Amino acid sequence: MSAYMVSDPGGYALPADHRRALRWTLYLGYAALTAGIFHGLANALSYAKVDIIGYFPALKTYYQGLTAHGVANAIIFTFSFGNAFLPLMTGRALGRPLVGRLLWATLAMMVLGNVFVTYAVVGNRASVLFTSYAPLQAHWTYYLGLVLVVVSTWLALLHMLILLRRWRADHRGERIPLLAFISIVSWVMWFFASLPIAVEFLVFLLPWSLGLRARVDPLLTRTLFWFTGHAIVYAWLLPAYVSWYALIPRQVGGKLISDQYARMAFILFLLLSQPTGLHHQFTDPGIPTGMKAVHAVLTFGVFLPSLATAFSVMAALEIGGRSRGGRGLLGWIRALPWDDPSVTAQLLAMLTFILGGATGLVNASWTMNQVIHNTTWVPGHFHMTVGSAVTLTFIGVAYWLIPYLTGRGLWSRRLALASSWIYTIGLLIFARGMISAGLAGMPRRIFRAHATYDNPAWHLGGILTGVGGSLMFLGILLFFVVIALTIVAGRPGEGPADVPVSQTLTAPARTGWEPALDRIGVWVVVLLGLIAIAYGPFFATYRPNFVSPPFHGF
Ligand code: HAS
Ligand code: CU
Repeated sequence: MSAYMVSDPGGYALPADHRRALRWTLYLGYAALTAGIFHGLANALSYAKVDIIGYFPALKTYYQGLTAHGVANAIIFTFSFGNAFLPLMTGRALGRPLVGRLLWATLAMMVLGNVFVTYAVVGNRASVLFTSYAPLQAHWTYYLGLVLVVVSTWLALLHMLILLRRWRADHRGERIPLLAFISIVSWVMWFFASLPIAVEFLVFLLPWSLGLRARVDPLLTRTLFWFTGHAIVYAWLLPAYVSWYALIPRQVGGKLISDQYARMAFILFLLLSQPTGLHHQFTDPGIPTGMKAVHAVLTFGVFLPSLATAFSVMAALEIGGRSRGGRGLLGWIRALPWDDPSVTAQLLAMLTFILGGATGLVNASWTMNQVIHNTTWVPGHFHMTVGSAVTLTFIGVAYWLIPYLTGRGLWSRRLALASSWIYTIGLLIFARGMISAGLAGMPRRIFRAHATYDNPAWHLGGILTGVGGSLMFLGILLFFVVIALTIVAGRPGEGPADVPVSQTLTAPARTGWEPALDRIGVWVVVLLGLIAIAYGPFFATYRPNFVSPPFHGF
């Protein structure tokens, strides 16, 4: 079987200063993950009618806690990881030294953003939930802080583009190594996706929170939010896919079946992540039905690159399992290295994501969306996507990346394995609870422990949510213990020497149509065309009604 190295620049030296910057960017993310799960626990238990919120010293309301949970776990954790992981993967794949100043600038921008956001949320000045819906108004520091977090992602992209330009200067006519290509495309997608929310915050919400604007238009700001807000979920997912496509095959002893197929999946994400945002607004009045239908169809389109990923990753795993002696139709699954915590966390991420994807298709189906919208079904769905595919993958990557960056061996493989299993079992129980109670109409975003209304049909689902959420909490706490002890007490000199970069079965073609896949600029033009079709009519015809004064949820 011929094999082609996705990238092998022949050893990759990472200076101590760069390691430090990358480490702290990641620590910020993993600290946000751990901080955020405390209110996750309170929220899950509230669905089981157990109120522990009184035990949280700084917490004044349920919505303050829910905002903290969403912002810390879905935004700070995910973007910190991407900001460290993607530039490192790009540098490694291109065999180029990273730019120390940009690493530190990215981190500084994240830290600054965090200081503002933490000030706003911990001080109960921003109980607007992670969707930042107007007319709920936050303190200006909340919007400014999130803008700075977004700017940090732009810096990380700039970093990768500089590395690419330098590499291209002495590799004229060569194909971009796959690992670099998919890392860069991930953040190019996010760059364009982040522009509408930048407009929403800088033009509307920030001036409004500073008193420079009296009123806002809730529908306009919601639409700008979801213009970014659907694509943001792929900004969380794609770094995980980078690991599944380009690292996991190597970690299980397999190979990626097709280079061009992987590139096509990422290009489809670049093109289709954005023109689909209205599937979060099927029930919003004031948006033409025809536009919603266009977005519904395109949402089925953006489902495809994930299906393609399932096929591709499964094939790579099968090659790995068979090369490790697995036989028969399914015997290769058992032969996978389940004793490797990094692999196991990511295999569990993939398995739960099958359910996350299936529930996404229900959400996207307009008529079914009427049944589940604003019920606990939706958090059931997104904990099986961002809460599993993404979180467990970033956990699995930590199990080799933190040892790689610190040079210290993983503190306890057994505890690391236990963490992922406990988390996954908890997640499945939790999601079963949320999904079933959601089908019976249990609303999301309610403090059920104190709600004055109830329905016996929510009883079992509520209890399962509380039990599963508690196990998830325990799983992440164990992860935190493993990583913290790896950093301070892992055996020096036992970290891996290199990033586990995979091979593909065939080399990328140098002639024919395939090299056109690497022309990211051309794909961006196609993206802008699709956006014009999907959002043009709305923004061209919508007349804003600046009617709403601020409301404060605190
Ligand atoms: Fe979603 C709502 C539709 C994916 C996150 N979604 C949300 C919200 C969040 C979220 C946070 O159409 C709530 C936002 C809010 O607060 O209101 N979603 C979809 C669709 C997909 C999808 C069609 N969502 C995601 C991902 C997320 C995420 C990914 C985070 C990372 N979602 C919706 C819709 C709504 C929504 C509506 C609005 C609902 C409403 O009414 O409010 C698709 O992209 C999913 C595609 C996934 C697949 C699965 C592929 C499986 C793979 C694993 C393979 C397994 C292997 C295992 C290889 C097709 C790749 C082998 C292992 C062995 C051991 C053998
Ligand atoms: Cu969406």
